[in-house]
Amino acid sequence: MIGGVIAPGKIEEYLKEEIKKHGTICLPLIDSENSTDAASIAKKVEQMGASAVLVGGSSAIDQLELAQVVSEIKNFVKIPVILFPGNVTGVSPKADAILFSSLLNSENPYFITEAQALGALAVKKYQIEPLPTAYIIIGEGTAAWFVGRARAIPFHKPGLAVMYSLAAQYMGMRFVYLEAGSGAAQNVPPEMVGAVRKHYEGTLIVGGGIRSPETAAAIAKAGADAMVIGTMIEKDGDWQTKFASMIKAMRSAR
Ligand code: 1GP
Repeated sequence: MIGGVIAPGKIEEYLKEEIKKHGTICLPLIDSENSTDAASIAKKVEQMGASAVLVGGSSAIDQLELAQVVSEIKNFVKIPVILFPGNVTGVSPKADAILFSSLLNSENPYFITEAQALGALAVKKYQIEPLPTAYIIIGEGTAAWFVGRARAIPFHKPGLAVMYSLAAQYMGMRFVYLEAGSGAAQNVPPEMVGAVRKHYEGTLIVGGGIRSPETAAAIAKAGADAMVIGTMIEKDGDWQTKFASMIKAMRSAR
């Protein structure tokens, strides 16, 4: 604590440095329940330039499996492992940090403050760095939207995303995550990212349905600091060439 203000921790400082260095960084998401070989995927994305690995998902409930996946990844990679919890079950020891998120546009207070209260002491006990994050769901029909009981912001209403993001900033949240949902048919539109960027001064994360280098470039150009790529790297087959071009595209866009 510095003069009553909670200072960013070392993972947050590291992410800021990465953003300074690369413009837009990639945070691949490994779903602890869907990935057959999490550690080797983590190693591959690290080699290709990912700045950190997110582990979690909106419907992940198996805590033993999550703990095992986190520790396997930790043994394999040097980049930080950041938890991306969908519930209190997403808090796990051995991770470096956690997107300590409030689902701001949920209709259920459980996802705005209650799960956070239930999980906070575990975060402290495990000494995981909390990254204060406003999680904002855009568009309907995904697991995150359904499980989180989100009153989703329509894709064509960037002004609503701006309102929530600015409110997040005024509430002291240093990260905003605009989420279209895993496997979303439509990604967060670059126009919405650009509108939020004009007002929100913290770290802007965008994810959900990003599957091509062109989309990654457009979202980066619009002002995203970080991009989450999940579904693409869970699939078997040759995702690596495409993933490498996505990182290249996001880095050269800004
Ligand atoms: C989901 O934003 C992430 O929470 C990643 O989405 O799986 O569609 O890449 P995808």
